[in-house]
Amino acid sequence: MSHISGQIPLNGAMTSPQEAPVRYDLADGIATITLNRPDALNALTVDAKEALLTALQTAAQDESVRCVVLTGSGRAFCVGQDLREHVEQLATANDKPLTTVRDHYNPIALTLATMPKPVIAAINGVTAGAGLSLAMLADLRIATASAKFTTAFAGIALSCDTGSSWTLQRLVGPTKAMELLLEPRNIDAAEAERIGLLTAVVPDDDFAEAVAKRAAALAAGPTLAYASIRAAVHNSTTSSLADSLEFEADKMTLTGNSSDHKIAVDAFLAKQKPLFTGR
Ligand code: T3D
Repeated sequence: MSHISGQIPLNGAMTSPQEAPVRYDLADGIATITLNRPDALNALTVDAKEALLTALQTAAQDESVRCVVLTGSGRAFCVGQDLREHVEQLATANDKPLTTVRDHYNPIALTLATMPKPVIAAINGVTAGAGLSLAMLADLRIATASAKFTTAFAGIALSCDTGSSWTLQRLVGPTKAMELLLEPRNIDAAEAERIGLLTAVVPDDDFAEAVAKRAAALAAGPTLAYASIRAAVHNSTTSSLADSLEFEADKMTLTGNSSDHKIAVDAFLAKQKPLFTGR
């Protein structure tokens, strides 16, 4: 069993894993990325966003990582932009106060959505603004029963970012998406599951075990097939049927030639459980 635990090095700064704004733990093919500013409900500062992007890029590029879990420490998953830092930056900004969207949120969103392995958002608590956007870019969203959710953006007179205009309407439909963006309110986990925002809601006491079980199953699965499914589903959201069929055919050729496909069909015929390699 391999296990690496710590923070992603950030500008050479020496911080202990406990103090780092983002923690990175790797064990048994699962990279767990933990937003780690619990006293600030894991609100995102520039340091936190830079560390998150580095962590996501590390997980994306490491072939030994076969599942990524994004979660938060303390009582929050993530409440989006740190508004204390934001106010300071507004006070000193020139005519372009929100450059962090292009500089940080956009690359974070693209890395999260396109990495060639499955991503679980383990939503341990309150989730708002760009925090909700991050969760919506994951493939599975597993939440504690006590979690609550708000888009938040319009509440502070902002538009919406980190892909939420793209993801939210695909998850809950355009009518509900417009309601939740124009009229932000706290919704509980039961409602979030009912409208299609969540994959599963788990009693708080069972949450860690439920996430671990699901992550372990994905990490032991056919990673190349998962990556291809991710890419195909995303591709089809903006493609014609004809283009989607072509894209699917390419991915079927790729996965049809993979080691895991041969392992799976051989195991099926031998009535055995396949042991996937991820390739
Ligand atoms: O350039 C750019 O920055 C653009 C990027 C924008 C991306 C975004 O994410 S915009 C959206 C930012 N997020 C919000 O607007 C959410 C604001 N927070 C809330 O609405 C509520 O706090 C929650 C619904 C998330 C949680 O409510 P509750 O009742 O559980 O907690 P609370 O009492 O409101 O908050 C607890 C503390 O956390 C409190 O501080 P205090 O009084 O104990 O010192 C509160 O100020 C602080 N807090 C909550 N959210 C943020 C925050 N501090 C900084 N930034 C926050 N986002």
